[in-house]
Amino acid sequence: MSAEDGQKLLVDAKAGDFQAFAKFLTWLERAGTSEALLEELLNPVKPAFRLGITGPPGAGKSTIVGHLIKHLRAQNLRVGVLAVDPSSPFTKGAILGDRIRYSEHFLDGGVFIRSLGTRGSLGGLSSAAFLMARAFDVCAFDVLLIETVGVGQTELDVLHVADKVCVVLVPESGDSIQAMKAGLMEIADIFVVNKADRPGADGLAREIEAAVHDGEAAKSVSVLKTTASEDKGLRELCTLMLEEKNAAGWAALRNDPKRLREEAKSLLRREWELATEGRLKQVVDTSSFKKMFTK
Ligand SMILES: Nc1nc2c(ncn2[C@@H]2O[C@H](COP(=O)(O)OP(=O)(O)O)[C@@H](O)[C@H]2O)c(=O)[nH]1
Ligand SMILES: [Mg+2]
Repeated sequence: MSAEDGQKLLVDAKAGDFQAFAKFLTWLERAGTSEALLEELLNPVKPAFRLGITGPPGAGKSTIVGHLIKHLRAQNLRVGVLAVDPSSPFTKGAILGDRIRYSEHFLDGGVFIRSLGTRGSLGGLSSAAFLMARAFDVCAFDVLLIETVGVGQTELDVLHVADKVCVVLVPESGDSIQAMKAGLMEIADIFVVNKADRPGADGLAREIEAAVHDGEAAKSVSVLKTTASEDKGLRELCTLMLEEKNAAGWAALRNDPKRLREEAKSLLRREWELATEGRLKQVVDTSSFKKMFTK
């Protein structure tokens, strides 16, 4: 598909055609962009507010996203979701689970959900993630929820794509907030202690609050308890998120040099990946290369 075809898809997507939007995202993911398209993607008139939702597997992120969609739709906001699928085969079941849980929203014209591959087995956002997120900016979405798996030292990429980050933790994970403090404090704007129906939630929330107080972070961090499976606390989370959305400043922070550098890096990596992909196929096909593996 050519850049002109991509441009045509975007025109239809902007007119509200979700099928064209889905194809456009696939095109962004698999093919290239053009200078003109980049120019358009990089200069949205009214960008969608991006909330990154991250945390360990099983913490309840998808359940939270499902309810957030509902609360946002109740306010007539157009919602996009980018769910990052780790490439590990062990998580395929969980991905299917996510699809089912999200699925009640599939027929709603105000919600668009898309899974996204990761960069590799270590996780981390694929190089197309920034571009795909930007596609939501120019297609009249109000909010983009970005679900990514894993809190750890390697999985902090979401910080650079999202405008605000919500970190979901659960009492039983046994993760000491202390151990993860440095990375978490840096990325979290909102801490959600989910599974508040289980023992230990109050303690964990207190521990986080203490850590937030101790931190030298200039930003304010909220701590919220939720029971996502019963839709408890999620209206509050939604309200908190909309307060962040309505506050000034986040759109300008997209031009923060650190974020722009990450985005530029991602674009360059993508160009490199696309350019080397064809070459790689040739190399792998050579008989000497095959011999190395069949010895
Ligand atoms: N007890 C309890 N279970 C929950 C809660 N929220 C989610 N779950 C369950 O935890 C499991 C994992 O949830 P999921 O949303 O897929 O987590 P994710 O991997 O972080 O996206 C599912 O079986 C949910 O039903 C909660 O607040 N309390
Ligand atoms: Mg999930």
